[in-house]
Amino acid sequence: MNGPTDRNADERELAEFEARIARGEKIEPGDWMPEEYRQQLIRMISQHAHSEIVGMLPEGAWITRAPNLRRKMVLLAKVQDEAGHGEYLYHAAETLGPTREEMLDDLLDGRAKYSNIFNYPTLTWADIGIIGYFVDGAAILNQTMLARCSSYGPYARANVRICAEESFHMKQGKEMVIRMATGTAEQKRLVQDAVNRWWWPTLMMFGPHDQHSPNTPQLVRWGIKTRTNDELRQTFVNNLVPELHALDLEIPDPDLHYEEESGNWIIGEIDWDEFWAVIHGDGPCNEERLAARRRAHEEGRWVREAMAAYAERKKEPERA
Ligand code: FAQ
Repeated sequence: MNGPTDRNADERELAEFEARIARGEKIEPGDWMPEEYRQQLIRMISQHAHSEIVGMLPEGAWITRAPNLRRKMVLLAKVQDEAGHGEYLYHAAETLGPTREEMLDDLLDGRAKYSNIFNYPTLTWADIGIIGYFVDGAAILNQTMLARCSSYGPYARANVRICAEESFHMKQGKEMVIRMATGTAEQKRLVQDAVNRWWWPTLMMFGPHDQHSPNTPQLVRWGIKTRTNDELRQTFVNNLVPELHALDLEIPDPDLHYEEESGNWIIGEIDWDEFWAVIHGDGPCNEERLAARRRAHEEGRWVREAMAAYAERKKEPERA
């Protein structure tokens, strides 16, 4: 049981920890941190890592079907970058205690969450453009905040590199959408259909409304995130709506309107029942995505075992 002296020491450490965050200092591995801070970071960084790894699947399915060599090379590079992002993020999470194996078990056993957006199917080539434009665009907005401001050093630094790469992902997607929207009637039809299917799930990526977001207050208090889910979603909508209008693409929201006083584009209500169902495992592709990750994990087992055996061998003294 903690006595009054222990409690005073804990309070002093917490006050010093919060003062460091207020001064804009980064918290580094090994520094004192409250247990809730550590748990919040493990939750958020591991979910982010899983999202990158599962996020390779919807686009990966189109590598063999890219319409030309340039597009195939770009898509290959993008999907490979996403694997790299998963790597940096699992490393960042490992600095807080959990092992890679434990985090992957949580994902493969269905205990961990990953972004809602990767549970939707990629039905046409236009979806690949829209993923780059919308999904990477949403991810960049969120992760630029994390790169600039997140109080945990390894996570902030991982996001610096991730954002640099994702800005290339976003630009290639936007270029594809512009070309298709200004191309043949069939291309325009395909890209409009992709906008219709991806608009709402992309807006859900920012998470529930602030009043239904249990984690935001603690994350904001400790400088892990500095803008709320609704604030980021609004910025995203304000940026995107004029661009889609300029391309003569329709937005599938009859309630969308411009509000003079705030300067915001106001959206209609998001289907939160769909959001909660998808993040709790009941979306269109959840089963397929986890089955693909489990298969990849099994198929990679011999590589992991061979690497572990090689590392053991290297520890043995040189044979004469
Ligand atoms: N999907 O209290 P909040 C990418 C959960 S990377 C699934 O508001 P928080 C790159 C949330 O976990 C995309 N679950 O949570 C790429 C919580 O449940 P829990 C991923 C969601 O943490 C592009 C519950 O709802 N990015 O796209 C989602 O304050 C293209 C209550 O929510 C990151 O992970 C969701 N969308 O805010 C790859 C960035 N939203 O854990 C391939 C870092 C909420 O208590 C191709 N993460 N939930 O059981 C964050 O910024 C935050 O964690 C949020 C959620 C904003 C995702």
